[in-house]
Amino acid sequence: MMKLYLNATSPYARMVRIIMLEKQLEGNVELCWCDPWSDDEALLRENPIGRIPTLVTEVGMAISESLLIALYLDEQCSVRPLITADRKEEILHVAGLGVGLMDAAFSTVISAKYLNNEANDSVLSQRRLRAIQRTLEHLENNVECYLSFETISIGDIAVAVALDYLAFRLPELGISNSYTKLEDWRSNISKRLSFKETAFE
Ligand SMILES: N[C@@H](CCC(=O)N[C@@H](CS)C(=O)NCC(=O)O)C(=O)O
Repeated sequence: MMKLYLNATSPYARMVRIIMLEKQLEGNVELCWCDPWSDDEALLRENPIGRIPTLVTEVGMAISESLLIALYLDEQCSVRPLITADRKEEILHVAGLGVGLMDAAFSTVISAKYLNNEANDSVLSQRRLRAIQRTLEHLENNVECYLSFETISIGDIAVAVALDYLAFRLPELGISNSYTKLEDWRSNISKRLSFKETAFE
C-alpha cells in the first residue's frame, strides 16, 4: 500500500488525488491527512522537506513535488495515460502553465497569510499577478486546441485545479467572469467524479 500525505486545500495535493482517482489507484493508496504548516511529525519522518503532497511508495521511498508524483503514478499504472505520445509537447506545455498558475496563486495566498497583505503590493507580487493574467489570456485564446474535458491529460488536470484554486482563494480577481471560454471548460471538467470528490472546501 502506498501513502499520500495531503490536506484539503493544497492545489498540488488535489492534483495528485485527482490523478489517483482517474487512474483508479485509490484502493492502493492510504490518505494521510496532515497539516504541513505545523511540522506534522509523521510527515517529517517520511520527508525532511516537510511539504505536501508526499507520496510514500510501496518500498517506503518518499516522493515530493506533484509533477514527479504524477509521472511516477503514470508509469506505475497504464489506466488513462496522463501524457500521450501524439500530444506530448502540447500536454507538457499546458501542464507547465497549470503548475505555474498554481505557484503564482499559491504564493499570493501564502504571502498574504504569513507576511500580511502589504506583501502583495510588492514588485514580486505584481509580477505574479501579471503572469497569472497573461497565462489566463493565453489559455482563453487556445481552449479548443489545448484543453479537453473528455480524454484528460496531466495538462488538463493541472490547469483545471489551478483555475479552481484561483476561484476558491482569490475570488477578488474575478477570473470566472473575465475568461468565459475557460470558465465553460472548467465547468465541464468539474463534472468528473474525480473533481467532485476532491472539491476544495
Ligand atoms: N512544488 C511543490 C509545492 C508543494 C507545496 O508548496 N506544498 C505546500 C502546501 S500547498 C506545503 O506543504 N507547504 C508547507 C511548507 O512549505 O512548509 C509541488 O508541486 O508539490
